[in-house]
Amino acid sequence: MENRVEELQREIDNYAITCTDELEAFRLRFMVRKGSIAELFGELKDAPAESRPRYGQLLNQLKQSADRKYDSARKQLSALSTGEKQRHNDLTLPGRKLYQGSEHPVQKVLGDMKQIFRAMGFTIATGPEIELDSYNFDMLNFPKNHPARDMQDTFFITRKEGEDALLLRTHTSPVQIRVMLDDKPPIRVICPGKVYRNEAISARSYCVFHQLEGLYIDTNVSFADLKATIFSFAKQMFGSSVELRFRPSFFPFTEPSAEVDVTCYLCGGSGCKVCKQSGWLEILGCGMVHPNVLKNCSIDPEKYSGFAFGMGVDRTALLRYKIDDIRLLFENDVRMLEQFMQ
Ligand code: 2NL
Repeated sequence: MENRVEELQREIDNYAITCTDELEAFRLRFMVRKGSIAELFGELKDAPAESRPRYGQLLNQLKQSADRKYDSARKQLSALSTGEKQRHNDLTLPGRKLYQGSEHPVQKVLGDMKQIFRAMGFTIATGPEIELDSYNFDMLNFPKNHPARDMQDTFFITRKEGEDALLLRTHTSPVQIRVMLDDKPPIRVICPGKVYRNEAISARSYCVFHQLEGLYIDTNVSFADLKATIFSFAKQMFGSSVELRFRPSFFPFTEPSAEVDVTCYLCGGSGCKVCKQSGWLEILGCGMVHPNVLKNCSIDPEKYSGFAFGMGVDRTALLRYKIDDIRLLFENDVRMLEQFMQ
């Protein structure tokens, strides 16, 4: 009897209870009416009368030690959030799905644009979205009374008489101003980023959108360099079969200035709803950097010349992915964004 009690005691002490299944197995082994301890209690009546009290005491101690072990293990298991614990042990449960994000359509288009210019030797510069009035307008040769400076077109943050106002940049050109102030020519940068305009919101225009501008300054830079750069970019971006046309235009910061169209890459130039039957899509504005802009940045216009260009990114994303409302790009609705997984 004593040996079997000792044996059971050892078994109880060494019994590992690490989950609810093991806890239940312990209970069935030691604590139920047909368990090992109850079995020994049943044998008490056959023991010699003088040993019975001692055996009874030993068996009671054994039973108490099993009860204590059971209670403490049960408490521990329920304290360790039982759900978690079971999940670790039930290998048949389905795994937890990891949410996989996707690249925003605007960032996909911007990524392609950046890659094309990177391969041509342009580096990428970024700058603040809250800008000085002087960097956003004055340095770029905007006259004091230019309509773009109006409250109706620009989001001003602070505007006090006699002070340089703070505003939300209306184009990424101030980043290029910062580059010209900081670096000496040769300069070859692109500046991608968000810009802000105080406009009526509609399916076609929104108060925030994305722009990519480029700037190239060196000795002997000509309009031919500008054309070659834009040609190469457009054919890589929109397809090698597109044709280009340069139309004369005007910007305060370039002279001469041009707007560039490509043959509609949706209909091939034959005319469709998107190109309004014209066969052409406008892709960017460009020109030779105005000598006043170079002077404002302490670059000698007698020694250096350069070209610059600027293009909208969102419209290309809308065309490429056949999205019919620009606002969808800014709502962050996952049902829309999930469609751009790959
Ligand atoms: C457009 C036209 C353009 C530029 C941006 C630029 C910047 C500096 C100096 C001169 Cl610092 N020019 N940028 C030049 C021509 C056109 O953007 O239609 N953008 C959407």
